[in-house]
Amino acid sequence: MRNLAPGTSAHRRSADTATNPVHFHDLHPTPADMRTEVLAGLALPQKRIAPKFFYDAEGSRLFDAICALPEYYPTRTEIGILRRHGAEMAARLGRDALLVELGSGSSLKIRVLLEALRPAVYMPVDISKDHLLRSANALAAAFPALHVHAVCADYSVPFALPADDHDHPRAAFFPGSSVGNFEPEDAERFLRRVGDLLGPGGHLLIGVDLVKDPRVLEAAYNDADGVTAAFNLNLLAHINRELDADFDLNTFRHNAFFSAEQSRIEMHLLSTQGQQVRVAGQTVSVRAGESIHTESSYKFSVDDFRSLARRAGFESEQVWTDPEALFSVHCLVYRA
Ligand code: AVJ
Repeated sequence: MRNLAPGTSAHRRSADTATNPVHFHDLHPTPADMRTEVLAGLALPQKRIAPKFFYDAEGSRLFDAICALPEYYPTRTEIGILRRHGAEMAARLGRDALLVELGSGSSLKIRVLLEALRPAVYMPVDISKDHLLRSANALAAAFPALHVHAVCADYSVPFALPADDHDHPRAAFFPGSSVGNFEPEDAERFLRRVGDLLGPGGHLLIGVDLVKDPRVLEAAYNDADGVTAAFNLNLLAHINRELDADFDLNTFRHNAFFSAEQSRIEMHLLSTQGQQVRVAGQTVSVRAGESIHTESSYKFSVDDFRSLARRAGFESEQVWTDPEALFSVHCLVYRA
């Protein structure tokens, strides 16, 4: 087998799963890494904090709330595409696969495909441990015949899949256009790593948000109820808790806009005042009006994404979009 970890340390069965136990592999995305990474980002001329740090328990909850917002078209549009074309997708991926989902969150989208796909093993990978366990347990209970191996890991850095005994065909599911969170060069590196996890012939089913009217894009990241603002600000609450920091959430404002030049939504937190913040024993100075860049969400044309995938060693087998061409789902195969 390719890229298999030699027996993960904390491999155990989680509680409360009498019928279909979830096998849990904790690769420990660590607070030490978080400290180094956050401090390095806050020392840059344009301060930044990586979007993976949104997803503490509250952040995962707020993200689910975003997905249900009327302005946030990606989730329901992608689910529509999966529903409409799931059978074709399944035919491409084949039965009895080892199906890895990167950033599985609540594992809701995969449910649309499971009946058609019938994988042998479902392996959700997520950074948010409790949320991952809850979702994996719920899924295992709903699909009693499915082998579920939950992996707590940060997929944005290299990791190995836990060992499995059988040589299943491999497939990965990466929905939601989370690939758009990477800078283009990082996206290419990331896709190549996914390819190497899958091996030649492995399939990647990936959701990619499309370029469109900036007003539609901007509304999706500036919802009327302020859920996205709360999601953005919660990043600071997460850092306060995890890194013993003292960000005052009342002195930062959510700011999201589309940059046509870079073809991306940018989310920032703007400081309304000059201030000094303590973070993990260090002092960080913030000027009035200065921003912390918290997320980029790149938007692609179908062809641009195909070229990116090709540079990463993937061939495009098929692409599906909704009638309004808001969102796309690509089926790619790794050629190495
Ligand atoms: C899950 C990363 C794709 O960029 O649209 C939603 C996250 N941020 N609203 C996105 C998000 C603000 C989302 N991704």
